[in-house]
Amino acid sequence: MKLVFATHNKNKFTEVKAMLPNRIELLSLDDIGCNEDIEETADTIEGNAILKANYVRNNYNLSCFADDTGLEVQSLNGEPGVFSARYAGVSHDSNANIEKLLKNLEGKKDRSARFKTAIALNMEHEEIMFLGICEGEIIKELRGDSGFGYDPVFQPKGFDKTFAEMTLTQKSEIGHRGKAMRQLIEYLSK
Ligand code: ITT
Repeated sequence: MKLVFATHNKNKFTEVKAMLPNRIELLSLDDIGCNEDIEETADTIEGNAILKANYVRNNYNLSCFADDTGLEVQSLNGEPGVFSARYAGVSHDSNANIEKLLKNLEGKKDRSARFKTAIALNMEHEEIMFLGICEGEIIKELRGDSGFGYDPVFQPKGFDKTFAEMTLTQKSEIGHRGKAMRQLIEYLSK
C-alpha cells in the first residue's frame, strides 16, 4: 500500500516512517514532486491537517495523510497552539520560538503544557481524523539535542527527561505523534 505523508518537515517524516509497518510504502512530498509550501490558513490544528491532506488528494489524486501539531501552554491561554511554527514571527525558527516561549513564561508558576497532533487521513471515500495528546511542562532551560522544534524544553509528565534527551523510539512510545500514529496504523490494518 502506498501512502503520501504530506509534510515538508524531515524530522516528522523520520519519526513517522520509523513507526509504520513495512507493508506501507511511505512517499514524501519530494517523492511525488510536490515542492509547494501548502498554506496553513485554518484557525485550528485539526483544520490545518485537513487542508494539507486535501491539497495532496485534490492535486495529485493520491491517498495521503497529514500531521499538524501544536504546543499548547496553559498559562499562555493555549499559545503558541496553531501558531507553533511561526510563534516568533519567522516561520520554522525553533531557537527564536523557544526563546520567545521562555520569555513569556518568565515569572509564571504554572508551566504545564501539552502537545497536540492531529492526523488527517484522506483516501478514496474516506476522510478520518486521529488525535494524540501528550501532557507535560516547559522547563526553564534547553536540555538535549535529539528531536526538533520545542523538544529541548518539553518534559513529558512522569519523566525527568525532555523529548530532546530521549531516543526516537522513546519519544514515539509516549508522545503525541506516536499516539495519533498508532490509531492510524490500527485503522489501516482493519
Ligand atoms: P508541515 O506542515 O510541513 O508538516 P511544520 O514544521 O510546519 O511541517 P507543523 O505546522 O505541524 O509542522 O508544526 C508546527 C511547529 O511545531 C513545528 O515547526 C515545530 O516547531 C513544532 N513541533 C511539531 N511537532 C513537534 C514535536 O514532535 N516536537 C517538538 N516540536 C514540534
